[in-house]
Amino acid sequence: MKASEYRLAQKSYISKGEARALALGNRGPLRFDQQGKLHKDISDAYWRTGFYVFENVIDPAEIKLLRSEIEALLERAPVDNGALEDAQGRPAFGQEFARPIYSLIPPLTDPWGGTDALNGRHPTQMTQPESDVSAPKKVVFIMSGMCQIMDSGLRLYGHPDLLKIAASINGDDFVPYNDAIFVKQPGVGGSVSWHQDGVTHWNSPRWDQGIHGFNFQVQLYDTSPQSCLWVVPGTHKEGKIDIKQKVAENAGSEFLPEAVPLSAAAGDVTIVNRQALHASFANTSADTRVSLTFGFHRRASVLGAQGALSQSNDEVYDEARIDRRSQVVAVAIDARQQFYPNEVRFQYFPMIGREGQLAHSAENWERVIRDYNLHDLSI
Ligand SMILES: O=C(O)CCC(=O)C(=O)O
Repeated sequence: MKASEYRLAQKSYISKGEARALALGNRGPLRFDQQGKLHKDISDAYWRTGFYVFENVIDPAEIKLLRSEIEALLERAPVDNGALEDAQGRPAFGQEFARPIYSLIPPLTDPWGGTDALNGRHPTQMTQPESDVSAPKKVVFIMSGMCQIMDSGLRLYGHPDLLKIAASINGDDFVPYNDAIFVKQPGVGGSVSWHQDGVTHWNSPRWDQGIHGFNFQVQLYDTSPQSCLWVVPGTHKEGKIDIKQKVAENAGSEFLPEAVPLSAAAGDVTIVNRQALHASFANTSADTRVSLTFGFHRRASVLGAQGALSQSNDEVYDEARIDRRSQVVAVAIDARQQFYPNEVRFQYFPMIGREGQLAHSAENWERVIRDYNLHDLSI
């Protein structure tokens, strides 16, 4: 299918989806109560729908810094997965890190749908419209390791308002999960097929609507329904969904009738429950989306759990492992404090009293931040 045909096919789906999204009552400015927890109206709306759009959370000056580091990273991307050079023949960025920074795909494709990748959690494939003949053979789809590849990314990870949201939803002893920067460049960005993120706890006797945590997305550009993430409201409460059947019941179409776009502007921050059914379509629009995506869990969900997704099945997340990965949050908080000294620093309960040991320094960068994503806590 041509990109222009795909855009046309999406048209009425998008306008209906936008209307449904506006009626949900789950977007607006960030508000906390007197205890510093998310305002009840917001947490109620989050638990009712499975997601929330916080408007204007990140200051424009910070967005500018984040964008400029992202642009530099995109310029230094290898021409393909594993290639040593960027498009200008220079050494590609980030080859010294243990895990590859960049994941590239052919334009407008769906790399995971219908494959076994990531525990097979994307069972159906999205439409892959034809890209323009002038498009590059491969485009950046994801960049990994936000806290080690961009100073502004490390500082964002220590943002007090975001960490207060994490503490409100997952408890003061919340633990980090992983991060991924989703890049959807105009006319070439790929799709992410319908899926629920969580993979380990569906049959747990303790299963509930929050057991697989949630993901933030910090939006660096204004998004549109063509470029943004879509969510089916309320699905975080339904348990494991038979996605194949759902798509089949929709005549095989990926335009699921109840889904809504998570449209957001630059500086907005979205949260999506990791059990909510969500996807994003091939970006045939003229809009850029860069979503800095990072998640948090309840400690009880992670402690004693076995590795999944990016992590090996043999790994068991014990106290030491959780502490190791959580130190990244502490260093990020200090990196932020050093850069924004007038901001009120977030008090991360599991690290209270260890702030000195976990200051942002060259030594701690090597010890805690370098290759921190080898220790992600994926469930
Ligand atoms: O942002 C996207 O397009 C996909 C994000 C996603 O699927 C996820 O965070 O699990």
